[in-house]
Amino acid sequence: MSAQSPIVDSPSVFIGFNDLVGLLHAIFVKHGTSPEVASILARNCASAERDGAHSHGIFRIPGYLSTLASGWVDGKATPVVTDVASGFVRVDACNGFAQPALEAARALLVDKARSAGIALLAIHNSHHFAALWPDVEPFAEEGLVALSVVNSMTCVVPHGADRPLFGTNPIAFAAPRADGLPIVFDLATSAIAHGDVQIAARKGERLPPGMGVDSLGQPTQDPKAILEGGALLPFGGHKGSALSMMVELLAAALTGGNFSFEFNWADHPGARTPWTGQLLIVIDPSKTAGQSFAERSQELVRQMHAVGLRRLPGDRRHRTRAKSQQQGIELQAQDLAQLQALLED
Ligand code: NDP
Ligand code: PYC
Repeated sequence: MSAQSPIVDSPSVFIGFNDLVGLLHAIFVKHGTSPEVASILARNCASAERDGAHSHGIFRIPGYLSTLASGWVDGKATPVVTDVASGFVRVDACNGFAQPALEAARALLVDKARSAGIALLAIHNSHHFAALWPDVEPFAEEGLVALSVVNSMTCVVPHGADRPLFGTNPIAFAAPRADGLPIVFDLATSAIAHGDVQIAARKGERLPPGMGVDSLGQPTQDPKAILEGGALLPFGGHKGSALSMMVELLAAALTGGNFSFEFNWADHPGARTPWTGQLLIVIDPSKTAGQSFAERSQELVRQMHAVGLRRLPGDRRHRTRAKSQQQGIELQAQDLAQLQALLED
């Protein structure tokens, strides 16, 4: 399975969530992670595929494996958690993946959020190659509000500049609501995620206008021109650019991680995972005065529906999840065969 190979149509096959997790777990272990890290990454990646978050589902496996093979990331790292202050937890991911670092600090973070009302988790020396919503949604499922930011690799031109500096720097937010799944959004601060540009290039599709520039800084709708020496633009001009700058500050400067422009993977051919940092803020809304937060957020949803809103952020993903739970996760037969081949010697 290669990240560069063109996407060809092949028949659909359906696989259960646990079967996909099991397959991905075996692949990660075979390619150099510990079983503990494999469990976390396999669940994360299978969840993305299940929810139709294709830019961060099984499409990412070749990138994970080439990175592990390059020696750029430590797939067996054991994160080191430090209890810094009443509302502050720090984790050194020890050049491992960010998700095991979050898992290692999770219980302490939740304890602090519940006692102080708010707590912050600063992860550094970490690699995040996934969608960000899986990091926040579980907090909302247990009644907490969570916000996370992570920076990535230089490929976005700040608004008004002429060369790339920022990463694609997503922001994810999750909040509980009384009568439904949590309210969740997760968005790159670039006009399009780098993963979606790669997918468009593999499919031979053009992008909408305003997503990126070519190697000469000229606007282009050709994903290959963006990937081969070009760059992305922030979403919403100066506004997305300011948010991207904020992500660099919170995810890198505040955590002790690298800015998106500070690491150099040139000596690790095949490395794809950004070596940066991640910040999470978790709030316990039970401290809210008056009506419960979940009832207030439900009221907001009711009012949004009343003015004609049919789709909330997260709705598409949750609908796809429900469909996957009913019929199995839909994969292309060719993609499943390529995953299975990764287990062969
Ligand atoms: P999208 O633009 O597809 O979606 C962004 C958010 O908007 C989602 O919550 C989505 O909900 C919602 N949304 C989309 N369309 C609508 C609509 N018409 N009405 C209401 N809500 C809508 O995501 P991005 O391309 O910006 O990001 C894709 C993924 O890439 C994210 O998961 C992000 O975390 C990941 N990423 C990871 C990076 C990393 O360094 N690890 C870097 C950059 C991106 P829904 O999910 O239901 O469609
Ligand atoms: O899709 O922009 C992206 C991305 C960067 C790192 C992981 N995903």
